[in-house]
Amino acid sequence: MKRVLVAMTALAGVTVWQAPAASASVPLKDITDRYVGSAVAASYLANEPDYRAVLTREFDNVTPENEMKWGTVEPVRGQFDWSGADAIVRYAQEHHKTVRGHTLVWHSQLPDWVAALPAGELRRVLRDHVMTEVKRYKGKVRAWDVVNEIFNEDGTRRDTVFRQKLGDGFVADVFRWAHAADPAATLYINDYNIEGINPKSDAVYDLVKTLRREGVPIGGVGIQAHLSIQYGFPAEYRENLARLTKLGVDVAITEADVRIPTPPDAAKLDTQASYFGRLWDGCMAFRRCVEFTTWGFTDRHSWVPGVFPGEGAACLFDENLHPKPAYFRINP
Ligand code: 9MR
Repeated sequence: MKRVLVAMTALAGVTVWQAPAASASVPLKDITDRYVGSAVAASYLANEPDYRAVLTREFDNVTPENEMKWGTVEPVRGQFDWSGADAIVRYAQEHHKTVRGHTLVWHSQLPDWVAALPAGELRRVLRDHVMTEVKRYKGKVRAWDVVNEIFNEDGTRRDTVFRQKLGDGFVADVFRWAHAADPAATLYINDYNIEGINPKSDAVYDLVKTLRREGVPIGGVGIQAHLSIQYGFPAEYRENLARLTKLGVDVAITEADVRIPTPPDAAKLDTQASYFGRLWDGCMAFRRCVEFTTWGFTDRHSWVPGVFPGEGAACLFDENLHPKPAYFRINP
Protein backbone atom coordinates (compact mmCIF):
# COMPACT_ATOMS: atom_id res chain seq x y z
CA MET A 1 0.00 0.00 0.00
CA LYS A 2 2.65 2.46 1.05
CA ARG A 3 4.84 1.58 -1.96
CA VAL A 4 1.98 2.19 -4.37
CA LEU A 5 1.42 5.68 -2.99
CA VAL A 6 5.09 6.57 -3.32
CA ALA A 7 5.17 5.34 -6.90
CA MET A 8 2.06 7.29 -7.82
CA THR A 9 3.48 10.49 -6.40
CA ALA A 10 6.65 9.99 -8.41
CA LEU A 11 4.68 9.33 -11.59
CA ALA A 12 2.61 12.44 -11.11
CA GLY A 13 5.85 14.40 -11.01
CA VAL A 14 4.84 16.20 -7.83
CA THR A 15 7.53 18.33 -6.27
CA VAL A 16 7.32 18.05 -2.51
CA TRP A 17 8.52 20.88 -0.28
CA GLN A 18 11.06 19.60 2.22
CA ALA A 19 12.00 21.03 5.57
CA PRO A 20 15.66 21.96 5.98
CA ALA A 21 17.67 18.80 6.66
CA ALA A 22 17.44 18.17 10.39
CA SER A 23 18.97 14.74 10.11
CA ALA A 24 20.23 12.16 7.66
CA SER A 25 19.74 12.96 3.99
CA VAL A 26 17.05 10.31 3.56
CA PRO A 27 14.14 10.68 6.00
CA LEU A 28 13.18 7.67 8.12
CA LYS A 29 9.91 7.22 6.29
CA ASP A 30 11.75 6.69 3.01
CA ILE A 31 14.21 3.99 4.10
CA THR A 32 11.53 1.31 4.35
CA ASP A 33 8.22 0.30 2.81
CA ARG A 34 6.69 0.02 6.30
CA TYR A 35 4.80 2.89 7.90
CA VAL A 36 7.07 4.88 10.18
CA GLY A 37 5.15 6.85 12.74
CA SER A 38 5.14 8.92 15.88
CA ALA A 39 2.64 9.79 18.56
CA VAL A 40 1.79 13.46 18.23
CA ALA A 41 -0.06 16.13 20.19
CA ALA A 42 -2.34 18.58 18.41
CA SER A 43 -1.11 21.49 20.54
CA TYR A 44 2.57 21.02 19.60
CA LEU A 45 1.59 20.60 15.95
CA ALA A 46 -0.23 23.91 16.09
CA ASN A 47 2.29 25.88 18.14
CA GLU A 48 5.78 24.57 17.37
CA PRO A 49 6.83 24.97 13.74
CA ASP A 50 10.16 23.14 14.29
CA TYR A 51 8.33 20.16 15.82
CA ARG A 52 5.91 20.11 12.92
CA ALA A 53 8.71 20.35 10.33
CA VAL A 54 10.65 17.36 11.71
CA LEU A 55 7.47 15.31 12.02
CA THR A 56 6.47 16.13 8.47
CA ARG A 57 9.89 15.33 7.11
CA GLU A 58 10.65 12.09 8.96
CA PHE A 59 7.36 10.22 9.49
CA ASP A 60 4.43 9.01 7.44
CA ASN A 61 2.08 7.84 10.18
CA VAL A 62 0.73 9.78 13.14
CA THR A 63 -0.94 8.46 16.29
CA PRO A 64 -2.83 10.98 18.43
CA GLU A 65 -1.19 10.63 21.85
CA ASN A 66 -4.32 11.54 23.82
CA GLU A 67 -6.77 13.24 21.47
CA MET A 68 -8.86 10.18 20.57
CA LYS A 69 -9.17 8.71 24.06
CA TRP A 70 -12.66 8.54 25.56
CA GLY A 71 -11.76 10.95 28.35
CA THR A 72 -10.80 13.51 25.72
CA VAL A 73 -13.59 13.07 23.19
CA GLU A 74 -16.52 12.76 25.62
CA PRO A 75 -15.44 13.84 29.11
CA VAL A 76 -19.06 14.57 30.06
CA ARG A 77 -21.88 12.43 28.73
CA GLY A 78 -23.15 13.89 25.46
CA GLN A 79 -20.50 16.66 25.38
CA PHE A 80 -18.03 15.88 22.64
CA ASP A 81 -14.71 17.47 21.85
CA TRP A 82 -13.24 16.26 18.60
CA SER A 83 -11.08 19.34 18.04
CA GLY A 84 -7.69 17.77 18.75
CA ALA A 85 -8.45 14.54 16.88
CA ASP A 86 -9.88 16.45 13.92
CA ALA A 87 -6.79 18.67 13.74
CA ILE A 88 -4.41 15.70 13.67
CA VAL A 89 -6.47 13.86 11.05
CA ARG A 90 -6.60 17.03 8.93
CA TYR A 91 -2.82 17.44 9.21
CA ALA A 92 -2.38 13.80 8.19
CA GLN A 93 -4.61 14.18 5.16
CA GLU A 94 -2.92 17.38 4.03
CA HIS A 95 0.51 15.76 4.34
CA HIS A 96 -0.34 12.31 2.96
CA LYS A 97 0.26 10.52 6.22
CA THR A 98 -1.75 7.69 7.65
CA VAL A 99 -3.38 7.76 11.08
CA ARG A 100 -3.29 5.09 13.74
CA GLY A 101 -6.40 5.62 15.90
CA HIS A 102 -5.62 5.32 19.61
CA THR A 103 -7.59 4.04 21.47
CA LEU A 104 -11.24 3.00 21.54
CA VAL A 105 -11.50 0.93 24.71
CA TRP A 106 -9.11 1.45 27.61
CA HIS A 107 -9.59 1.30 31.38
CA SER A 108 -7.42 4.41 31.79
CA GLN A 109 -8.42 7.95 30.85
CA LEU A 110 -11.95 6.61 31.06
CA PRO A 111 -14.50 9.20 32.20
CA ASP A 112 -16.11 8.54 35.59
CA TRP A 113 -19.58 8.71 34.08
CA VAL A 114 -18.81 5.67 31.91
CA ALA A 115 -17.43 3.64 34.81
CA ALA A 116 -20.57 4.36 36.83
CA LEU A 117 -23.06 2.96 34.30
CA PRO A 118 -25.01 -0.24 35.01
CA ALA A 119 -24.20 -3.19 32.74
CA GLY A 120 -27.00 -2.93 30.18
CA GLU A 121 -26.48 0.75 29.66
CA LEU A 122 -22.70 0.39 29.61
CA ARG A 123 -23.01 -2.03 26.71
CA ARG A 124 -25.15 0.38 24.68
CA VAL A 125 -22.93 3.34 25.50
CA LEU A 126 -19.79 1.38 24.63
CA ARG A 127 -21.27 0.39 21.28
CA ASP A 128 -22.24 4.00 20.54
CA HIS A 129 -18.79 5.25 21.54
CA VAL A 130 -16.98 2.78 19.29
CA MET A 131 -19.27 3.25 16.32
CA THR A 132 -19.44 7.04 16.57
CA GLU A 133 -15.67 7.45 16.74
CA VAL A 134 -14.82 4.93 14.03
CA LYS A 135 -17.49 6.29 11.67
CA ARG A 136 -16.34 9.86 12.19
CA TYR A 137 -12.91 8.98 10.79
CA LYS A 138 -14.02 6.29 8.35
CA GLY A 139 -11.53 6.04 5.49
CA LYS A 140 -9.13 8.38 7.30
CA VAL A 141 -7.79 6.06 9.97
CA ARG A 142 -5.74 3.16 8.59
CA ALA A 143 -5.60 1.14 11.82
CA TRP A 144 -7.28 1.31 15.22
CA ASP A 145 -6.03 0.25 18.63
CA VAL A 146 -9.44 -1.17 19.48
CA VAL A 147 -8.68 -2.60 22.90
CA ASN A 148 -5.72 -1.40 24.91
CA GLU A 149 -3.91 -3.14 27.79
CA ILE A 150 -6.53 -5.76 28.69
CA PHE A 151 -4.06 -8.22 30.26
CA ASN A 152 -2.14 -8.39 33.53
CA GLU A 153 1.54 -9.35 33.58
CA ASP A 154 0.69 -12.95 34.54
CA GLY A 155 -1.56 -13.35 31.51
CA THR A 156 -4.89 -13.11 33.34
CA ARG A 157 -7.43 -10.54 32.19
CA ARG A 158 -7.20 -7.11 33.74
CA ASP A 159 -10.17 -6.55 36.02
CA THR A 160 -11.66 -3.47 34.36
CA VAL A 161 -15.21 -2.11 34.56
CA PHE A 162 -15.79 -3.56 31.10
CA ARG A 163 -14.86 -7.05 32.24
CA GLN A 164 -16.69 -6.77 35.55
CA LYS A 165 -19.96 -5.65 33.97
CA LEU A 166 -19.90 -7.18 30.48
CA GLY A 167 -17.66 -10.23 30.87
CA ASP A 168 -14.66 -11.14 28.69
CA GLY A 169 -16.92 -11.23 25.63
CA PHE A 170 -16.84 -7.42 25.40
CA VAL A 171 -13.59 -7.77 23.47
CA ALA A 172 -15.14 -9.68 20.54
CA ASP A 173 -18.11 -7.29 20.57
CA VAL A 174 -16.03 -4.13 20.23
CA PHE A 175 -14.06 -5.58 17.32
CA ARG A 176 -17.34 -6.42 15.55
CA TRP A 177 -18.76 -2.95 16.15
CA ALA A 178 -15.58 -1.24 14.93
CA HIS A 179 -15.53 -3.42 11.83
CA ALA A 180 -19.15 -2.61 11.03
CA ALA A 181 -18.33 1.10 11.29
CA ASP A 182 -15.29 0.95 8.98
CA PRO A 183 -14.67 -2.42 7.31
CA ALA A 184 -11.46 -1.15 5.68
CA ALA A 185 -9.60 -0.24 8.88
CA THR A 186 -7.24 -2.81 10.38
CA LEU A 187 -8.27 -3.54 13.95
CA TYR A 188 -5.65 -4.18 16.62
CA ILE A 189 -5.25 -5.37 20.15
CA ASN A 190 -2.47 -3.30 21.76
CA ASP A 191 -0.38 -3.86 24.90
CA TYR A 192 2.98 -3.28 26.63
CA ASN A 193 5.50 -5.83 27.89
CA ILE A 194 4.52 -8.19 25.09
CA GLU A 195 7.67 -7.70 23.00
CA GLY A 196 9.23 -11.01 24.03
CA ILE A 197 7.77 -14.36 24.96
CA ASN A 198 6.28 -14.27 28.46
CA PRO A 199 2.94 -15.07 30.18
CA LYS A 200 1.36 -11.83 28.99
CA SER A 201 2.36 -12.23 25.34
CA ASP A 202 1.27 -15.89 25.55
CA ALA A 203 -2.17 -14.65 26.60
CA VAL A 204 -2.33 -12.17 23.71
CA TYR A 205 -1.25 -14.89 21.30
CA ASP A 206 -3.91 -17.31 22.60
CA LEU A 207 -6.66 -14.70 22.48
CA VAL A 208 -5.84 -13.63 18.92
CA LYS A 209 -5.82 -17.27 17.84
CA THR A 210 -9.23 -17.85 19.44
CA LEU A 211 -10.77 -14.67 18.05
CA ARG A 212 -9.52 -15.49 14.53
CA ARG A 213 -10.98 -18.99 14.80
CA GLU A 214 -14.31 -17.47 15.81
CA GLY A 215 -14.28 -15.09 12.85
CA VAL A 216 -13.87 -11.94 14.95
CA PRO A 217 -12.44 -9.18 12.71
CA ILE A 218 -9.11 -8.68 14.47
CA GLY A 219 -6.34 -7.83 12.00
CA GLY A 220 -3.32 -6.99 14.08
CA VAL A 221 -1.32 -7.02 17.28
CA GLY A 222 0.18 -3.76 18.52
CA ILE A 223 3.37 -4.18 20.51
CA GLN A 224 3.92 -0.95 22.41
CA ALA A 225 7.65 -1.41 23.11
CA HIS A 226 8.16 0.95 26.04
CA LEU A 227 11.64 -0.24 26.94
CA SER A 228 14.24 0.80 29.50
CA ILE A 229 17.97 0.17 29.22
CA GLN A 230 17.91 -0.86 32.89
CA TYR A 231 15.91 -4.02 32.30
CA GLY A 232 17.60 -5.62 29.32
CA PHE A 233 16.28 -6.15 25.82
CA PRO A 234 13.18 -8.41 25.80
CA ALA A 235 14.02 -12.08 25.38
CA GLU A 236 12.79 -13.89 22.24
CA TYR A 237 11.46 -10.80 20.50
CA ARG A 238 11.86 -12.27 17.03
CA GLU A 239 10.37 -15.59 18.09
CA ASN A 240 7.34 -13.68 19.31
CA LEU A 241 7.01 -11.76 16.03
CA ALA A 242 7.29 -15.07 14.18
CA ARG A 243 4.49 -16.77 16.08
CA LEU A 244 2.17 -13.76 15.92
CA THR A 245 2.60 -13.19 12.20
CA LYS A 246 2.01 -16.90 11.61
CA LEU A 247 -1.52 -16.39 12.93
CA GLY A 248 -2.21 -14.40 9.76
CA VAL A 249 -2.39 -10.99 11.43
CA ASP A 250 -0.28 -7.86 11.02
CA VAL A 251 2.03 -6.71 13.75
CA ALA A 252 2.90 -3.09 14.51
CA ILE A 253 5.39 -1.57 16.90
CA THR A 254 3.05 1.10 18.23
CA GLU A 255 4.69 3.13 21.02
CA ALA A 256 8.43 2.56 20.92
CA ASP A 257 10.69 4.45 23.29
CA VAL A 258 13.75 3.47 25.28
CA ARG A 259 14.18 5.37 28.53
CA ILE A 260 17.49 5.84 30.28
CA PRO A 261 18.47 6.92 33.77
CA THR A 262 19.21 10.64 33.49
CA PRO A 263 21.51 12.31 32.76
CA PRO A 264 22.27 10.58 29.48
CA ASP A 265 25.91 9.93 28.58
CA ALA A 266 27.62 8.40 25.56
CA ALA A 267 27.49 4.84 26.88
CA LYS A 268 23.80 5.03 27.78
CA LEU A 269 22.92 6.56 24.43
CA ASP A 270 24.83 3.79 22.76
CA THR A 271 22.86 1.11 24.62
CA GLN A 272 19.66 2.95 23.76
CA ALA A 273 20.70 2.96 20.11
CA SER A 274 21.25 -0.77 20.16
CA TYR A 275 17.77 -1.36 21.69
CA PHE A 276 16.08 0.82 19.08
CA GLY A 277 18.12 -0.91 16.40
CA ARG A 278 17.11 -4.38 17.53
CA LEU A 279 13.45 -3.36 17.70
CA TRP A 280 13.63 -1.91 14.20
CA ASP A 281 15.62 -4.77 12.64
CA GLY A 282 13.28 -7.36 14.12
CA CYS A 283 10.26 -5.60 12.66
CA MET A 284 11.93 -5.30 9.24
CA ALA A 285 12.70 -9.03 9.28
CA PHE A 286 8.98 -9.86 9.07
CA ARG A 287 6.85 -8.89 6.06
CA ARG A 288 3.81 -8.57 8.27
CA CYS A 289 5.40 -6.17 10.69
CA VAL A 290 3.81 -3.28 8.84
CA GLU A 291 4.48 -0.27 11.07
CA PHE A 292 7.14 1.13 13.38
CA THR A 293 5.76 3.97 15.49
CA THR A 294 7.53 5.75 18.35
CA TRP A 295 5.78 7.33 21.35
CA GLY A 296 6.77 10.86 20.50
CA PHE A 297 9.93 11.67 18.61
CA THR A 298 11.61 14.35 20.71
CA ASP A 299 12.83 14.40 24.31
CA ARG A 300 11.26 17.86 24.47
CA HIS A 301 7.88 16.16 24.85
CA SER A 302 7.77 12.72 26.38
CA TRP A 303 5.57 11.03 28.94
CA VAL A 304 8.59 9.33 30.53
CA PRO A 305 10.03 11.87 33.03
CA GLY A 306 6.58 12.55 34.48
CA VAL A 307 5.89 8.88 35.17
CA PHE A 308 9.41 7.59 35.89
CA PRO A 309 11.28 10.23 37.91
CA GLY A 310 15.02 9.99 37.22
CA GLU A 311 14.49 8.50 33.76
CA GLY A 312 14.01 10.15 30.40
CA ALA A 313 15.73 10.94 27.10
CA ALA A 314 13.71 8.09 25.59
CA CYS A 315 13.18 9.36 22.03
CA LEU A 316 15.07 9.39 18.72
CA PHE A 317 15.59 13.19 18.74
CA ASP A 318 16.83 15.33 21.61
CA GLU A 319 15.08 18.39 23.03
CA ASN A 320 16.50 20.57 20.28
CA LEU A 321 15.30 18.14 17.62
CA HIS A 322 18.77 16.87 16.83
CA PRO A 323 18.87 13.19 15.92
CA LYS A 324 20.49 11.00 18.57
CA PRO A 325 22.70 7.92 18.13
CA ALA A 326 19.54 5.77 18.13
CA TYR A 327 18.30 7.63 15.06
CA PHE A 328 21.55 7.03 13.22
CA ARG A 329 21.55 3.36 14.25
CA ILE A 330 18.24 2.99 12.35
CA ASN A 331 19.06 5.44 9.56
CA PRO A 332 22.87 5.53 9.17
O1 9MR B 1 1.66 9.55 26.62
C1 9MR B 1 0.36 9.54 27.18
C2 9MR B 1 0.28 10.58 28.29
O2 9MR B 1 0.41 11.89 27.74
C3 9MR B 1 -1.03 10.43 29.03
O3 9MR B 1 -1.03 11.30 30.15
C4 9MR B 1 -1.24 9.01 29.46
C5 9MR B 1 -2.60 8.88 30.11
O4 9MR B 1 -2.80 7.72 30.74
O5 9MR B 1 -1.17 8.13 28.35
C6 9MR B 1 0.07 8.16 27.73
O6 9MR B 1 0.09 7.25 26.64
C7 9MR B 1 -0.03 5.87 26.98
C8 9MR B 1 -0.79 5.22 25.86
O7 9MR B 1 -2.02 5.87 25.64
C9 9MR B 1 -1.03 3.74 26.13
N1 9MR B 1 0.22 3.06 26.43
C10 9MR B 1 1.08 3.68 27.42
C11 9MR B 1 1.31 5.15 27.07
C12 9MR B 1 2.28 5.80 28.07
O8 9MR B 1 1.71 5.83 29.33
